[in-house]
Amino acid sequence: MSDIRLTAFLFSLLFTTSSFTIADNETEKAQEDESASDQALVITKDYKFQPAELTVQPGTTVRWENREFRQYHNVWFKQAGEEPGDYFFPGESVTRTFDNPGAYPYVCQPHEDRGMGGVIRVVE
Ligand SMILES: [Cu+2]
Repeated sequence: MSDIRLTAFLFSLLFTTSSFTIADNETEKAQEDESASDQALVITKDYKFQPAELTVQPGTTVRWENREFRQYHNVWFKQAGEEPGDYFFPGESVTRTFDNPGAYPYVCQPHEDRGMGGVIRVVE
């Protein structure tokens, strides 16, 4: 093999190796994205939970974020017989982690009569 051919061969190896490295990075990035999906967001806006129905996997932490101008809300798992949650004001949020499969309906205590409620469905 001449020097020029050898050099070309080594360069081709180098580029092949490089492309594998890029593929590895993309795989790692995809795995990070997957772990980021352990969180889900529900916003409160115009006296509504949005989305009102949310399906997540076990282990997901749901965050309810208040995006009203002035109005506070809370999250109350009334049907489960729990105590009402704390009020959270615009810019604030509350979280809860759902480990077990099932349907978790909830309401906003002060606005239940306005139909303000939602459900978290935990499905494997
Ligand atoms: Cu409310």
